[in-house]
Amino acid sequence: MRGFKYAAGALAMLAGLSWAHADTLSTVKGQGVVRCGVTTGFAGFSAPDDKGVWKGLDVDMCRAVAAATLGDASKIKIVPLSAQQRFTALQSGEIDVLTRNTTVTQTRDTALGVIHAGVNFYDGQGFLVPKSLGVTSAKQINGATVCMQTGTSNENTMADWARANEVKYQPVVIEQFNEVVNAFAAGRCDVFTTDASGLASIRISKLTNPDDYVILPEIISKEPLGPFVRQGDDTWLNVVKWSLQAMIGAEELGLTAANVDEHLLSASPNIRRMLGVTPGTGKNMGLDEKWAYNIIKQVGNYGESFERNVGMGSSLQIQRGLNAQWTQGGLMYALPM
Ligand SMILES: N[C@@H](CCC(=O)N[C@@H](CS)C(=O)NCC(=O)O)C(=O)O
Repeated sequence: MRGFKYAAGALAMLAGLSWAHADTLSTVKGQGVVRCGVTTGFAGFSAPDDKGVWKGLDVDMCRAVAAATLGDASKIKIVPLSAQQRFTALQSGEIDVLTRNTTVTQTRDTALGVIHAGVNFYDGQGFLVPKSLGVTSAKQINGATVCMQTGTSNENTMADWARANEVKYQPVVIEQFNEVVNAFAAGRCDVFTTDASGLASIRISKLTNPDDYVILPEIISKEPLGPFVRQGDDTWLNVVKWSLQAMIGAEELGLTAANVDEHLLSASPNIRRMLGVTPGTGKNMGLDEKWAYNIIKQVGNYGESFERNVGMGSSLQIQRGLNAQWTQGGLMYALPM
């Protein structure tokens, strides 16, 4: 399965597909919209609200890129993708950026013709079980059937962990997200394994009685999730990378959607550079000098996006944890601008 996926990626590159879009920034400016690959609907990260408007931490990443490149965070085209479809969509040029809870791995960054542009959520793989199963630790799931989605890093991580811990399990691997969730809800598997954020989202937004389910304490891997672009397009890589850095840096500097206008008068050299009052950062990337200002004004800083989409202000209620600023014991450390 793994070999097939990578062979398919190599084939797409051989066909010249990944080189056909070497200047994505010009493409985006020409089409007037940023096309973002997201999930098919995974609350907190990328899912339509009751009015059909796509919301989430990953949608905000997409909106930030649109604000930076086009001056308008609403100029996005959402392309829902299963885990299996996502890299082909990026390689072939169907999307401009993949903003879809995708784990950064060495293989993905090298062999697939794609490359990550940062980390917007530090996660780890975990387990969701019905309370009726009566287990309190992952070590007790010996003999269980385990649901997971095709084309995710979760398949291999599960296999590695089970081997190392001498746990036997029966995998139930399904491509479509809704189908795998339905299989779990219907009891066709005992355990659901994916990123812990995914489990929190499934529990709250997909299961009829969330209180009947529990996330086990073990986190069995590192899942640094972030946006990806095609290899060989450094200008665009920089745009996406620094759009994320601007959100993280804005939080560090205390800039919010509500107060950013006041800060245009700031004497701080860092703030003046970030907001384009001192010109340079925009020109360096082929963008308007207000690129970061537009992100902060229209999307907000990283902490604002985190809180409203997945944090304590959301139904998911995920703690900042590793995603706190480095000054607060987390890993969010904005690169100097
Ligand atoms: N981070 C892992 C897993 C990401 C993933 O695709 N998770 C599933 C299960 S929560 C998902 O988001 N599915 C949503 C969909 O296919 O629409 C990876 O990059 O492989």
